[in-house]
Amino acid sequence: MNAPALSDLENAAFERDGYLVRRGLAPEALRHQMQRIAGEHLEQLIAPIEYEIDVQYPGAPANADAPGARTSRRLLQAYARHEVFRSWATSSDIGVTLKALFGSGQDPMLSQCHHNCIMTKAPGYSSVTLWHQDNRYWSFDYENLISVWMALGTEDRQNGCLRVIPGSHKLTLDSGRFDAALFLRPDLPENKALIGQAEVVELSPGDVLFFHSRLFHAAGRNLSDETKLSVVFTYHESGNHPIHDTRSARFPSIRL
Ligand SMILES: O=C(O)CCC(=O)C(=O)O
Repeated sequence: MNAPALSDLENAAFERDGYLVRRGLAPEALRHQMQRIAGEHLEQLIAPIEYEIDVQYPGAPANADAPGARTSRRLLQAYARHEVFRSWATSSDIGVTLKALFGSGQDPMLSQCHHNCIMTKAPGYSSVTLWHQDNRYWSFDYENLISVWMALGTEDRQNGCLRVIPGSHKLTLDSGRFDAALFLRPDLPENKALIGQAEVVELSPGDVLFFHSRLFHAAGRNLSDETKLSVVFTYHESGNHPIHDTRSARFPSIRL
């Protein structure tokens, strides 16, 4: 794997917007392998899995007896699932890109506690993800992590691709702007104005979205007739430690 180095322009765009798409970064052969393994694990419902009923987002099945209750939302622990995911997560292309984006010279570390999954968005029973920052439940010395979202297939409006608010990683909002689960309250005029600035992030297979852990993002339901699969890992710098005894410190991080 040998992607071109990140340009100054790309680096500046990430700093300004809080996200950056590197088109076609995932090698085709590796992507196909990941697609095949993810498909098998999904077919056989290999644990650990987070189901749509676990997230309880709008549109999710209400309880274990409701239609669609066994719909997977995330195949968890992707790093431990298969060598193909480890190989992608620790590839030099990701390492070099992250080092440039973090910009401190420290080694990037893969957190096994957050994301570390294959997002599975199924037609029929998928739910809506409201506007949030990933940092809301993460505990590190600094709110400065980067997630790497790789599209195994096409991601577009119809199958519930991500939407982001450019520059929102720099905002600090009052607590009253959020609901109890720390989603932006969609009823507030000031939140409506912010959400009005959103951009849709459409991805082709193999495209990779890098986004800051403070960036506000959301996603819709999958209205297509195929399951959408995305491989997602999160990284912190070696000098940014998870806080002891929190969810962020359950498993050791992997140094790139
Ligand atoms: O695909 C989605 O529904 C978005 C998931 C998401 O934003 C997250 O897990 O933080």
